[in-house]
Amino acid sequence: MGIVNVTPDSFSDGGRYTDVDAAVEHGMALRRAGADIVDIGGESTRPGAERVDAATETTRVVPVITALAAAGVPISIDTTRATVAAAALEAGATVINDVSGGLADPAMAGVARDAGCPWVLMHWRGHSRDMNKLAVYHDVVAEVRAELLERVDDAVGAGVDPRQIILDPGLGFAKNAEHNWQLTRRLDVFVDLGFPVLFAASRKTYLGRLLADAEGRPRPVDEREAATLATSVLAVAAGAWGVRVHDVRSTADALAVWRASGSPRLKTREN
Ligand code: PMM
Repeated sequence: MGIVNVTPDSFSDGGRYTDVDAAVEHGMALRRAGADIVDIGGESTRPGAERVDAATETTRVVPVITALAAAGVPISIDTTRATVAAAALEAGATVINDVSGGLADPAMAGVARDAGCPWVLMHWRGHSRDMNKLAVYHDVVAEVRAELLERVDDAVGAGVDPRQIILDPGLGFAKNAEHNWQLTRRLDVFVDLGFPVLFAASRKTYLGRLLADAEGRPRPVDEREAATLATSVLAVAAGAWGVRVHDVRSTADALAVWRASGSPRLKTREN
């Protein structure tokens, strides 16, 4: 899954693709580079981000989706709002990527049910402005698993077919670096739930911190690609269905090497 953020303020590509033509060209380039799906978002979810209104979000994404869908590019809509998801599906998107797992907007389940499309339920505890305060866990793997299963129950209770559901542990969303590493280490717990799992570590802050220089300055966002590739290979080897990344070409190359090597799926269980 390749990322196009049509936003002025996303942490990695914010401001680069606010112009429709630039966003469409970037989506086309990601598809040529091997993306199976291009994920279009019109609202930044970086920690601390302020919200935009639904009309602004819709206006940002719909023209980009219309053009890419007309060119045959499979599109997911990265939104927590039912109205934006519905407009995006109408414009040609075929997957809903909801970082709130249906929690932010109770109407989302109905949109997903009626469309019958894949719906990514990501683990989430609150909007970006407040989410760092919510990064408190006794056992992050068990709690994220349990909270994701509640999201699944709500979705199925609203009439969504379980076969529509994709799960995502939500790295960086109400999680600190150690939480992200624990979730990475135990991705098998999520794979074992039997739903496709999406893993989205691309260029995130915890990778920047891991690669900090001698003065403790985090590695800049656009110099985290090799670390991102390592996370993608680990995730796919652990059974992930997909990885959501900014640089599709390098990810496709790394996964081609993994496949050609015939490496078995990793067992990430500790025992
Ligand atoms: N992260 C971001 C945005 N959308 N969607 C899913 N399913 N999982 C994620 O972890 C996720 C997401 C924030 O990162 P970005 O600014 O690179 O889009």
